[in-house]
Amino acid sequence: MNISVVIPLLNEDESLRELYDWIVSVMQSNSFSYEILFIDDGSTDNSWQVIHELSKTDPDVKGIRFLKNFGKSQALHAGFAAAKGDVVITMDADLQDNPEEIPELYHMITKENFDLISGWKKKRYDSVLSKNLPSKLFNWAARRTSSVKLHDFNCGLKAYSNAVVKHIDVYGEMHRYIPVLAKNAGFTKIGEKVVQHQARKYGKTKFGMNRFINGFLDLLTIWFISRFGRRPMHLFGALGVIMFIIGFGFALYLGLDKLFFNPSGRLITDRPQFYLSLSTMIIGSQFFIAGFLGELILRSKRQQQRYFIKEDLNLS
Ligand SMILES: Nc1nc2c(ncn2[C@@H]2O[C@H](COP(=O)(O)OP(=O)(O)OP(=O)(O)O)[C@@H](O)[C@H]2O)c(=O)[nH]1
Ligand SMILES: [Mg+2]
Repeated sequence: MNISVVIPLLNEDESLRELYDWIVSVMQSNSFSYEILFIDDGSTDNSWQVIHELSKTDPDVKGIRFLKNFGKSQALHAGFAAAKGDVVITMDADLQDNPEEIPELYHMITKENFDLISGWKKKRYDSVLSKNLPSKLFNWAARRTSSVKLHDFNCGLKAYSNAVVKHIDVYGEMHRYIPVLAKNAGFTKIGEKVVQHQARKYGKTKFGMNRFINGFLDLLTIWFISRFGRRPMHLFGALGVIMFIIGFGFALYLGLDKLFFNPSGRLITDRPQFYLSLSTMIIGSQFFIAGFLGELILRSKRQQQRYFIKEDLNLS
């Protein structure tokens, strides 16, 4: 199979049929073999009924329905696990991403041997204040902290070679940083393609301003994981040692001063250095313990169920 199109969605019933027709016409005119995987993430509208009807007439339409809303990253995770195509393409369900981009993306992965191509909505049809500006800031921060130089991390339209999606672990809200995850996993040939972007036609936006706050926190997590994920003791141990030495230095100074230089002076507990010494030594030991716990957790197998599937179509 050439292509798996993975489409995570939440309450997009008005768009699905049109999107399906559009994708099919692109696939047929390029004679690709393909599958379209819809992941319905607990929609409360008719999305699943639409997917169900499409799957009855077309065995290339596959569907996964979550028991409740688990988030876009989990939906992508499920889609990636099921995808069989040599090239996996993700796109939004709201008709904002253009299926006409698929052939070019496919060729960039197969012919030019890219591991991952990320779409770049160079010309956006969103409001400047609520989207464009925060998104510019966000992308700038993402470029600075990760070493992946993309203009548009958030674009839903991306193409991957199959090996990439089987090797990365998308969770939390990490769907914004899949290129960073891929790079950390060793897939370094990451490219970018300017893609068409349309204004939203039906329905309404699912992410508010909090996407930028959550996104920033996730960015910190990714930065931490990519540097110290496999060796937490190197970070926490170093911090612990530094803090402990500072604290111990103050304690030593107080002790020597009291014993030899100023025995009749103020009580040790009356001096500010005492509290500095106490707190830095305690915090230093805490860092140490955090480092040990991190190492312990790393060694125990991380196996977590992250989403629960209610039903699927044409998959098994
Ligand atoms: N699986 C899943 N998909 C979601 C969720 N929230 C949004 N989506 C899908 O993710 C895609 C992008 O969401 P949008 O709300 O369109 O975000 P956006 O394109 O940045 O915002 P607009 O420009 O207002 O459309 C759409 O296909 C949504 O259906 C979710 O919680 N789970
Ligand atoms: Mg959208």
